[in-house]
Amino acid sequence: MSGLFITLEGPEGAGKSTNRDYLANCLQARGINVLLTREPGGTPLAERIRELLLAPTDEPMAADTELLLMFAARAQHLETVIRPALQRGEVVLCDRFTDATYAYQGGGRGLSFARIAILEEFVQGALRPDLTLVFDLPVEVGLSRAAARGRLDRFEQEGRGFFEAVRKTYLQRAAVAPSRYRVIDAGQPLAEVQQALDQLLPELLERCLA
Ligand code: Z5A
Repeated sequence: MSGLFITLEGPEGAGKSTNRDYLANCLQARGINVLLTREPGGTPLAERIRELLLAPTDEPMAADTELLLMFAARAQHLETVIRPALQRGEVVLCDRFTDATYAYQGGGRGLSFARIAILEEFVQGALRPDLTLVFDLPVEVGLSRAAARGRLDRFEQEGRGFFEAVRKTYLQRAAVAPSRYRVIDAGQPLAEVQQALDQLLPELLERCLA
């Protein structure tokens, strides 16, 4: 595959979507073809699975059901959107991917990382992101940003301990594979977060144009 696969990760309210759009504008202004997408979702069918995953329900969703739905949506997204874009040589900027599964279903729900790894291999084969930007911030800051938006989805209704475990898992994953991850302090004002992204741009451009 000749494209570049970049994922944006981080806990609740970290600014992934805002900064994904900022990065896309920076790259497009330099003539690079960028595809913006997100998980769970990114295709009509996967967006329907997203609705199932995010809607609060009276019947509690089993952790395994949640895990399998995440990978079902991902299989559809990979097959119909991500792999074709990479084959066309595009830069794919994806708001969350499998690191979120390790963080939320692994760290947050307590499912074993080994089981997640089996599904990762089954659904993705050898495909992994080329680069993952982790937008890190204190849990209370992210939760207050999310609360300011109003109605909370099924994940946002979780307690603080859940989100602390999510954050810890992201940071642990970034620490063991520093060549793939860049951790960005997302608790700063937006202008400063975007200055940090500007500093990453030369490396990104080099990789996009390689
Ligand atoms: N999930 C999962 O469990 N397993 C998986 O495998 C996957 C996902 C793929 C949906 O994801 C849920 O799915 C997610 C994890 C789970 N649930 N949670 N929690 P999502 O990405 O769609 O949902 P999200 O994390 O809730 O997105 P978000 O809260 O919209 O966060 P964001 O995209 O990182 O932030 P934003 O929309 O760019 O910014 C949020 C607000 O903060 C907005 O008003 C901005 O203007 C503001 N903002 C952003 N940056 C700043 C700074 N630096 N300062 C001040 N204000 C800022």
